[in-house]
Order: sequence, then C-alpha cells, then structure tokens
Amino acid sequence: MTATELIKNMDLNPFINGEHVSTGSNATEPTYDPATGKVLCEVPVADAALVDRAVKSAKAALAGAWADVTPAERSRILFRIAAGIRAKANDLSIVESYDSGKPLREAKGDIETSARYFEYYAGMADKLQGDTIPLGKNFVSFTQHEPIGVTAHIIPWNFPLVTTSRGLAPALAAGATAVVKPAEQTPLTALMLCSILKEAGVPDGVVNVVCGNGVTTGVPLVAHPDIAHVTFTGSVVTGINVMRSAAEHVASVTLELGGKSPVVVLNDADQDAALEGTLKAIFMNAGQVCSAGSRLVIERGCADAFLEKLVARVQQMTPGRGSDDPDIGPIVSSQQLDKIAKIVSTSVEAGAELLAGGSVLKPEGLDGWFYAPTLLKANSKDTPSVQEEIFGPVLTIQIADDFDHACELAECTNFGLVAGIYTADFSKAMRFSRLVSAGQVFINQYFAGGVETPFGGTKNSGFGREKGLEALRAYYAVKTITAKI
Ligand code: TXE
Repeated sequence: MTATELIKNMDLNPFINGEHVSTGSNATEPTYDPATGKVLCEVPVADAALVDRAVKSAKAALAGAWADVTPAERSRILFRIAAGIRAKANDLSIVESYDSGKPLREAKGDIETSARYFEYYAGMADKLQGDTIPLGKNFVSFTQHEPIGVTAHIIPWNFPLVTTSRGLAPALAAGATAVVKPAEQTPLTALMLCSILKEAGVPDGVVNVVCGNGVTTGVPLVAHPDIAHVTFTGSVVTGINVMRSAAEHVASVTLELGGKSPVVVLNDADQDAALEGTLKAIFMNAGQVCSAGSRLVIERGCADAFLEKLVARVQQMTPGRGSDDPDIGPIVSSQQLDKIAKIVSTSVEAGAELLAGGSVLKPEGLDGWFYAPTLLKANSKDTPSVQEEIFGPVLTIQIADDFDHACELAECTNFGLVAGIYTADFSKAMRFSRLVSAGQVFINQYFAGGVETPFGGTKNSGFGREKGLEALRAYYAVKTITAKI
C-alpha cells in the first residue's frame, strides 16, 4: 500500500483504554509531508479532558489488568510487540518516511531499532529483582522493585517511533503504564503502534496515545497529578517547563535535551574513517538528531586535506523526497527550516566562513522544506553556530592547534550529550573520554552502540539515562521491607 492509502485506513483518534475514541470536537492538528509542504492528514486533538481520561485508564490498568500479568507473561507480550513491529515494518517505514521526511533506509533502520527496544527489555521483565540486606539475626530485610506508576512520554519529531519505543519498552517491562503524546509534526507511527500492542496482548489501558501540540495536550499531561514520571525528549526550554510542571506534583523526570556535540579529528587518525564518520554524524536525518556531531574540531596538521575532501563530498549530496532514498531529505517543518536559516545567517554575520551550502533549496518538483548541506568555518567560540543547537544539516568547523586545544574547543559549549574522537592514540582517546563533559563518548566510530548502551546528557543536555539497563531505573521504585523476627 502507498503512504496515502495507509494513512486513509488509519484511525487517528486518541487511543484510550484499548480503543480509539472520538474527541467529541472538531479540533484537529495537521501533519505535513515535509517534501511537498502539503497536509498529509488532520489528526484529532486530545484536550485536557481526554488527557485526564487517558491517565485515569492508565491508573486503573496499573493496579488492575497489568498487575495481574506475571513478569514472565509481560516478557512474552514484549517479545510479541517486537514481532508485531517487524511484521508491519514496511508499512511503518513508509509512513515514518512520509511523516518526518527522513530517507526510507533510515526509516527502516528506525523501525528495526524500535522492535529491538521491545526485544531487549522483554528479557528484563522477569529479572527486576531486589536484594536481601543483612541486619543481624533478629531481622529480615529485603528490597523489591515496584512499578513507578503512570508514566508520561513526550515524544519529539525526529525519531518518532524509536523514541516512543525507547521509553515504552522499559516502562512496560517494569510493570508501569503509560500515556504517550507524540509530536504534533509526526504522530502517525505511534498511532499505528496501538493495534500492534493490542494484538500482542497488552491489556486495555496499559498504553494510551493522545495527540496534539504542547499546549493543548502536553501541558495537561505533564501537570496531571496521577503522573509519576515524565520521560521527555525535546528542546531545553520546553524541558525546563516540563520539569517545573512535574515538580508541582513531585513527579520524577528524564530529560533528553539535545546537544552541540563535537567530532574531534586528530592528525594521527585514519582520515578516511574520520571523513565517513563526520559525514554520517551530521547528515543523518538531515542533522535533526540530538546526538548529531554538529561541530568538527580538527587538528591543524590534517585540516586542509580533510576539509578539501569534505567540501567535495558535501557538494555532491543530492536532496530529495524521503521515500526516494535521497542523500538528504527535507526538514520536518517550515519553522525548523527558518530556525536553521536564521542561525546560519547570524553566524555568517558574526564572521563564520561559508565553505558549502548555506541556503534553502527547492529540488525539482518539490515545494517542501529543504536546506542545503552546509559547512561553516568558525573562528570564535562565540559564533552562534558553535553554541546553539541548529538541528539541521549544518556542520560547524573549529580548527585546533593541538590535542589540548582540541579538548578545550570540544568543551566550549553548555551542552554535554555526545563527544566523538578519531585518533590512533589510545591514550589520547582515553584522556579525552575522561576530560569531556558528555553522556557518551564515541571513539573511532560515530553513533557507536545500540539499544544496549545507556544514553543521556550532562549540563544542558539533560539528565537521566535512556537505553540499556540504566533506563529501567526510571520506571521502578525500590521498596525496602524490614521485619523484626
Ligand atoms: O521542541 P519542543 P520543538 C530541539 C531542536 C529543535 C528545537 C525545537 O533544537 O530545533 O528543540 O523543536 C512537546 N509541555 N529538539 O519545538 O517544544 C511537543 O508537542 C509538554 C531536540 O519541536 O521541545 C513535542 O511533543 N510538552 C530534540 C515535544 O514536546 C510540550 C528533539 C518536543 O517539543 C510542551 C526535538 C509543554 N509545555 C527538538 N511544549 C532532541 N533532544 O532530540 C512542547 N511540548
């Protein structure tokens, strides 16, 4: 089926207590095809009353149907969700590519990663066990892991199903229940997931999906007093608001807030591997990636030869519609396109040198939101493109005099999500890893790791960890039970 046929056959209403329910109003939010700028469909908006219904259904399921499912059966359900996602991988990939604009090969990778999250955490559902604590012969003391409660998942638009699965899978493994609010720009695959969950045997009310923008739907969800934990991925400004609102009712939060991650290339590095890594780090999903390597910090001795090759490769990249698998797809929205163009122009005004790109594009036959792959050479740490997250296909280049200077430049922003380094010198790689403020360090490969490797930030990139066993901690509470005998 084509994307249009698939979307026509979807129920776009909120998914509450195991079924799609009418919103009872005409309020809708359009979702666009970013390649053409045309509306794909109108999605009914869930208001505060519907959000309340969704949270109440998740709360009832927490103590009811979900609590009745043994951990071993939870595990089997999660495995079935993974299988269900794989069975619908083609449909999900096509819709993800149309809704977000990302190249089809990347959308296919996203869908497989989504299945992997459920598979990975399925194996943990029956292994969340506590400890016994020695207090002497007159006491018995032990801990047990209890589901944290109803969890809210606020999803961004850059990895719609991946981010949904990244939070949902550990939450369900831990026995928590969930209300998911997809990004208004890309709600479709989360809605497609609902029937997969149902077919896999997830009891009604365990997962609810409410669509709408931050104000209509996100605000009442985060503020709801029955929400015990909020998993948020998005901008720093919204993350702060989410944390403030969650604090009002003492809910915990995981904040994944993006970055300005450096890719350091030293003179002794395998230059070909570093070039491929640098290109992938910034141009995957047109740079709309929280962990994008958006700054190249390159040692002076190898800079000229490296930049010559980099410019040549970037100039060869062709933009196009995601479903045609181009080198680079469109930007998700006109607002995001404007943001990219603005930061590039203010950076050039501030003295940055444009080595490639730097303009809005209109590929033949496509009226959507495209930005040229762009290389900016910055001479000052204060250049806007050095400090601000652009979230687009723009790589800012900083030249380092030597290794120590490279470390200093890598550290020059308020973000701390990822740092990459290419070097043949293991000691330098280790020194860099210890020095740099980052939740993860990639050595000689960018985006190294998978669903198994903990992921999160320091500084303005947020806190808490997604992925890996670490992510589970957000979704259970430790209860200590002690008896005098
Ligand atoms: O983010 P928002 P936007 C960065 C990136 C991008 C910028 C703005 O730099 O250019 O953020 O993007 C929901 N209460 N990232 O405006 O506002 C919103 O509906 C509750 C980095 O899209 O943070 C959406 O579902 N929810 C990033 C989600 O929050 C609220 C991924 C993200 O929206 C809300 C995306 C509120 N008050 C953007 N306001 C990453 N870390 O990967 C909005 N939302």
